[in-house]
Amino acid sequence: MEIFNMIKSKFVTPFVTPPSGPPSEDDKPWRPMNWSEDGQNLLTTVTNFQPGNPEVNTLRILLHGPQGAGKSSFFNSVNNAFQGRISTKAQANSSDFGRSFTLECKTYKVKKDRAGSFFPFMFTDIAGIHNVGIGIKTEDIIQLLKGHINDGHTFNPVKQITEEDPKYKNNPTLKDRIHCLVAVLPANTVSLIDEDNIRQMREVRKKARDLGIPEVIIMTKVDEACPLVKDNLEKIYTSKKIKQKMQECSVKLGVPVNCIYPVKNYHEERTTNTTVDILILDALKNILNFANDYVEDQVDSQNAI
Ligand SMILES: Nc1nc2c(ncn2[C@@H]2O[C@H](COP(=O)(O)OP(=O)(O)OP(=O)(O)O)[C@@H](O)[C@H]2O)c(=O)[nH]1
Ligand SMILES: [Mg+2]
Repeated sequence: MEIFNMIKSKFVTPFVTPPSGPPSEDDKPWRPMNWSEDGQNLLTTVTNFQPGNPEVNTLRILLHGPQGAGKSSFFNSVNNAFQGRISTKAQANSSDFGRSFTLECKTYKVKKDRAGSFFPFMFTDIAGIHNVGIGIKTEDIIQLLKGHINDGHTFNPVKQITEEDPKYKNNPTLKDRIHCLVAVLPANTVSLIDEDNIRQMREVRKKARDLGIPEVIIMTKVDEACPLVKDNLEKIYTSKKIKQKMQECSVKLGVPVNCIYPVKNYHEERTTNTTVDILILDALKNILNFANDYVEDQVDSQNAI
């Protein structure tokens, strides 16, 4: 027995814990954020925001992206951040599977006070982009960008809108157009998004760029993409995983990383949370500034003619 143990200790290497991989967190945040102070400042900034041009008193933001990416939940999260409570104005899907839950072209506003006034921006939430042939047509999204589609239009996956449609607007003006295009991509499954979906999103982006409309990416589900962030959302800007997912989104759509806002949407919470609110409001603040710049540029170029 003794001999057996001697041989065993000589030839069987003891179990050694493998060296841990590269650190999952950077030492310094790669995007500055003052978590303790920014919440109130941000809320004041976005609450007091006013479009710079009286011709367009409400900025229009279009949310597009794959089915189940979190478009409706993003609008709900904006609404929650302002109301200080959980609401479900835009119906979010309870599962990531099946047909897109949002079929109609719906427009949502955020209530400012009990007297019935609204903040000067609105979100248009459309059906999730599907595989070609099943979902909303690229040409329909382009018509929306140009302001040709009225609220409440139900998209037909096999037939694009025509001028005869009652929801078709013939002579849209600057106030009817989309002023900022927001692509919503989920951080946890961005690598798995169908190539056809990405192609369609790139096509829409290209059209938006030709029209001068700015585009940003809202990268949702950061909690599902990085355990560090799931545990503590304040680690979002030190997480290497999140940085890597943002780079992946940037490459997929050709949007620079500084126009990508990673967020965690409210999805199962019962109360609001300052860190969630800060990320949502910071993204909204930037979207509003981009939309406002677009309107001012358009008015300047109209005046220059
Ligand atoms: N963990 C987590 N889940 C989220 C997040 N955002 C959305 N979800 C969940 O993802 C699912 C889909 O969200 P929706 O907001 O309905 O997605 P959508 O893009 O509007 O989907 P369609 O309208 O079907 O195209 C829901 O179950 C949400 O609760 C997030 O940031 N984190
Ligand atoms: Mg939806």
